[in-house]
Amino acid sequence: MSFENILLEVVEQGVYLLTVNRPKSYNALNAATLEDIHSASQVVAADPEARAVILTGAGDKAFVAGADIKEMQNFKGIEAQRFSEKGMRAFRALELLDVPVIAAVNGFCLGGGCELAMSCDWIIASENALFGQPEVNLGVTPGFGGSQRLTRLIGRARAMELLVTGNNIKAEQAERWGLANHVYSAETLMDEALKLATTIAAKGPQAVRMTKQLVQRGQDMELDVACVMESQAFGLAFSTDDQSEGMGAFVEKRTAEFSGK
Ligand code: CO8
Repeated sequence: MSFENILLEVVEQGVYLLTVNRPKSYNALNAATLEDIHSASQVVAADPEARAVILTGAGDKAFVAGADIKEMQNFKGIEAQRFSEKGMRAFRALELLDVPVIAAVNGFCLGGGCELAMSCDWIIASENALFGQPEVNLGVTPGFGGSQRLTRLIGRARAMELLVTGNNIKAEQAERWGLANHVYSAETLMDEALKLATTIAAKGPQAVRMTKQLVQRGQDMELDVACVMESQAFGLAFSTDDQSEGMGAFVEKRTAEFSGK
């Protein structure tokens, strides 16, 4: 697994760590990095042993400080649109992975960085994390889904305030507003991310995958249709070995050993 601008490692059984690795540029997202993120998503998607992904940024300054302004500076309209589409595709591939993806946000999480973090299933942040969508400072709009995902996550009024002022918010406010689930010290952030990922990895793998899809696919559906989808998934779960093992282990008062089948 070799990439230009990211690192992709298996750090525990079934747990991938994806690190955006351009620390000198505060992990800014250029086209090559977006392609790497897309390819890494495909690697995880093809691995039946995958259980969870942690996504973070290299170094102690930034998760990702945005799309690469130096690369974008001289874009003309269509080039910018293509770049935007590349990011959209990469982030959507990540978002639609069957397994949960946790963003461990350490430091600046701005523009495309915030958009990347929001494409993960949830965000945990270090105390020094700073979130914002500063595109209006550069005379542009968000281009990797920020106007849509931020609004869905924290509501129209709060999203609008951040998007049109370009103001940043600290980790504790991001937590209050529901952008980050938890805030930890910078020293413990990765340990906490790993704890979450290993907790997920110990659960019924098929159930986790189905649950993620129910939430991701169901959130934009009409409630009745989404609930039918849930009933069908529930029925499907009862055809898995994991269901027999999970319920058997409960009745026999022992810890379940899931096979993922
Ligand atoms: N792009 C390129 N390089 C960057 C970026 C970036 N977004 N952010 C930081 N860097 C680089 C700096 O240029 C600098 O490199 P060098 O030493 O070679 O000059 C290095 O990282 C360190 O940065 P600073 O010296 O500026 O460090 P400070 O601690 O003084 O400041 C900040 C840190 C506040 C994060 C500052 O760097 C900053 O404001 N960065 C830009 C933040 C920003 O505006 N992000 C949004 C970008 S636009 C965007 O993400 C839109 C997404 C959709 C695009 C799709 C459209 C086609």
